[in-house]
Amino acid sequence: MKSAITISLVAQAQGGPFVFWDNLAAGCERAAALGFDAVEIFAPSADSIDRKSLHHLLDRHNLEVAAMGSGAGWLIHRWDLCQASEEIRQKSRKFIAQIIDLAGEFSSPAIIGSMQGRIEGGVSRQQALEWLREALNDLSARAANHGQPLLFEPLNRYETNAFNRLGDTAAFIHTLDTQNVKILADLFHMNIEETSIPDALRAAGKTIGHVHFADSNRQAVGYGHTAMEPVVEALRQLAYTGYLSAEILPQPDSEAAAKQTMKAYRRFVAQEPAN
Ligand code: LER
Ligand code: MN
Repeated sequence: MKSAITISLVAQAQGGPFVFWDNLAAGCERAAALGFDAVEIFAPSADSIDRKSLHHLLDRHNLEVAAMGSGAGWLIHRWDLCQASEEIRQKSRKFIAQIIDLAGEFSSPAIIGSMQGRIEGGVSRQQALEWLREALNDLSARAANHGQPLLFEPLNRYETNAFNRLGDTAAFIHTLDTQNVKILADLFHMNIEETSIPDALRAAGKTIGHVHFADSNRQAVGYGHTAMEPVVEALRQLAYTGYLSAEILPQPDSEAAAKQTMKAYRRFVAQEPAN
């Protein structure tokens, strides 16, 4: 398992669960200095990223990109894949497609979390899932062209009524025409929605493609009350080799949250003595 830390470049995400903010160069510098393998980037749009300078930063700091989020489509524009308006669903698909291409250029997957939307406004669940199915079939083929999976993330009930639990998500993605959609297991959402985080991970098995590494209160692991040892043990049993990416609140501040995450990663995963 590899370590990653989040960098948000989205002004509208203020107060959200991202460790470093507004400055890719400074975020990459701190991530590398603290020993992270990778950064996960939350950008306002694909074309907001200066690709050449990001390649340069990653090379200089020997970092990978763990994943790129697409949630700014929702946060900034209020677009998502389940809206009644065909025009907005198409805009959502285009926005995500561009993030997939950007992520692909950095050998990383894109994430669909908030862009799954909410089933509302008189749209039936069956209809919404049909739209979601079409979009995921199409977008995951695009990700496959980059040799990447597409990550789909169940969210807690206060953020979506589409997919809240790993089991329902796994059942849904098995109905797709593709095996290239993988689940993003966010331990914060799972703490709210699952009966047992380790059991849910074990049941989802090989469909897990990425993990958001957060404690019960969405702070750095160790600052809440999730029993992390059995969670990491479940991932080990699945032979999970992907990222544990800290999508957490920058509390008490970014530096302390990042340091605590690395301490927890070393304790639970790398099993090095904490210092
Ligand atoms: C996105 O990864 C996520 O977990 C949502 O809660 C939006 O922040
Ligand atoms: Mn998440």
